[in-house]
Amino acid sequence: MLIKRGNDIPSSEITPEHIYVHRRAFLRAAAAAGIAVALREAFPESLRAQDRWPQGKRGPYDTDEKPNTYKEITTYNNFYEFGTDKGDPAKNSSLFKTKPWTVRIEGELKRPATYALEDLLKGKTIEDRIYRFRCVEGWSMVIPWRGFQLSELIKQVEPTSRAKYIAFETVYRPEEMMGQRRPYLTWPYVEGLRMDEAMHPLTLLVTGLYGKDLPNQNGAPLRLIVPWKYGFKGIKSIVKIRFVEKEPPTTWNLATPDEYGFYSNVNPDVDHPRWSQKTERRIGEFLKRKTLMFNGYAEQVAHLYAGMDLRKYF
Ligand SMILES: Nc1nc2c(c(=O)[nH]1)N[C@H]1C(S)=C(S)[C@@H](COP(=O)(O)O)O[C@H]1N2
Ligand SMILES: [Mo]
Repeated sequence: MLIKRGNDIPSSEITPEHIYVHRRAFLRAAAAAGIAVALREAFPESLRAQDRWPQGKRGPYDTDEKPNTYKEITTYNNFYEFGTDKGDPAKNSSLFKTKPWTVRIEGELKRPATYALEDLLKGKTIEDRIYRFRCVEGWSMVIPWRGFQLSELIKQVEPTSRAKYIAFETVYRPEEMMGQRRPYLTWPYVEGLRMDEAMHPLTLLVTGLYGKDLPNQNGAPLRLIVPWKYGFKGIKSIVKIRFVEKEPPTTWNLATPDEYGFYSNVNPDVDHPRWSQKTERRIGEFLKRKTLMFNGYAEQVAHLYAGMDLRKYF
């Protein structure tokens, strides 16, 4: 190694004291600016929204449990249209176009129509609600959704007395959704609810999370959330809503009927054929929690199933 001795240093390399001080201040300022840029990149607006999120229960439908982080909610997803790994939807959905967006409402109702999403949202009471979310695979999260009660839309479009169920359909766009080019499931993804479940005040059509528009991987621009049911009932990127007389087909039931029923109510006493449903792992936690009947919403929804054999109607 070459060691420069004091008298070897050319004068051009010796920094006069006053310039040195200025340079130090400049470097400090540059470093501060650099950190600000780096922070903005590492913590985009959406993450700062999480920091501003007021803690605790605010409305009557909120859980007081601590929400999962924005990052957890948006990087650990199930959205098979974009691949089957939990990280795939965040990676593969960036080119998915959600503007413009229309929703067709048809079947047993007075005025079937196709709505631009903006028109569908007009006049709706948009709320933020912190719900527990339980995936059928045995993990759970707490998610601050933004949306409106599905009941508001149903009342507006006036279904006929023959409408006993409501069916939902995800967009079919294999050119943008690489998963739809593979037979993971039958496409498009479809789901359904009984009319009283759809009318329940807990049932939401969701447009956002953490107070911001839904990211593509979470089902932009419009998805369903039924907090007392397993996560797969929460169909994403909805383009069609149909009022029907008979129980509609549902994607996971079509795929594996003995594993996934129509109702899919969270129930620790009814095991999945391949695993127990008694416990769940909250994403971000190590120890498992006990799964609660109807995902903790029994007081609000148990009456919907009074007299039903929940082993048969799982
Ligand atoms: N269209 C569509 N909707 C879907 C799915 C899907 O693969 N495609 N996965 C479901 C499953 S299994 C779960 S657990 C939730 C996941 O929602 P999240 O990624 O916002 O947590 O979306 C549900 N909705
Ligand atoms: Mo799921």
